[in-house]
Amino acid sequence: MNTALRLSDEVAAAIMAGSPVVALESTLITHGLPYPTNVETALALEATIRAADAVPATIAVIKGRITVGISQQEIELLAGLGQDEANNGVRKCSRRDLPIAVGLRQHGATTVAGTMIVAHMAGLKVFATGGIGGVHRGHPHDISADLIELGRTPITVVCAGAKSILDLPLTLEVLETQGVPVLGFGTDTLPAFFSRTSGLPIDQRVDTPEQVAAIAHTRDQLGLGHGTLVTVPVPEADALPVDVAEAAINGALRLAAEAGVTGKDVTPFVLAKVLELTGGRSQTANIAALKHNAHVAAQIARAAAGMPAA
Ligand code: PSU
Ligand code: MN
Repeated sequence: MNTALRLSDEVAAAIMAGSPVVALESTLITHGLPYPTNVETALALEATIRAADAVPATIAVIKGRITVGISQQEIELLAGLGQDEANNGVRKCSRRDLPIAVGLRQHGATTVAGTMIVAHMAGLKVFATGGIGGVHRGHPHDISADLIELGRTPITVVCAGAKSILDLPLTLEVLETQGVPVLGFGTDTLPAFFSRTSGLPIDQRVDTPEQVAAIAHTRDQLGLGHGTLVTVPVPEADALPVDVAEAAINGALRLAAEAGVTGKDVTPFVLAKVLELTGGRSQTANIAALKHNAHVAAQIARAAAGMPAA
């Protein structure tokens, strides 16, 4: 057992009882949304999962302790610290960052990849997020570690697709190579985060949480070891018009190129610029997608635990 792993009492009790638990990431808190919207959103996601009769488990590294089910105080702590790693900020933790944050007793916010790893260590199965990382537009070798993690860790990740700051066709190619089934929850095409469709095909449409649970259960019975991606379109009322989203994304990508941003800083930089360039409109879509995904993930966790929808 991983001695660095700390579970909240609530999460530990739920795991022992076989109750539905939904993992949540923390990079969206520290690097995805501005303060104080980040704190409000993190707490709203937990409330959404509780309202669907499941237990939320927000995952982060607190002073080197990998924690499954951080407290409200810990959410506020991370949200207030900022991203400047050189000045006590929070480290964005993908797979390669986890041993650094833990070994050096740092605070860390887990990405989709980092959260999948920890959720799997804790025995969790379902994880809700907003958008996953992917292949960056114009940089086909900048492939998010999220895609590779989906190929090697058996967690069901519920998302709104990927933002079209990414190259979506190449992102699908990498997922195919990694052996990751891409399911469309109530849709025949890949959602593009701000908008309900990218027009690209998915591997299978599903319409119920039980179908997702059956596919994930079979994956585990066969010992295939890969993750499952469930893509859910953003609620219609909060979707961003495609032209508004595309204009902001193109502007943000140009600014990133001009500023010479590289590596793990690219995604947070581009997300912040998209927010600015849409005058905050992207945030409404972002939060609506996050809450809806949390609700869907709770239903999937209930189905996986053999319980009816709440
Ligand atoms: N996409 C979003 N919002 C986010 C992220 C991605 O729309 O907050 C975060 C997630 O934590 C994701 C990470 O795992 O960015 C991907 O970073 P990178 O592209 O550096 O792998
Ligand atoms: Mn990258």
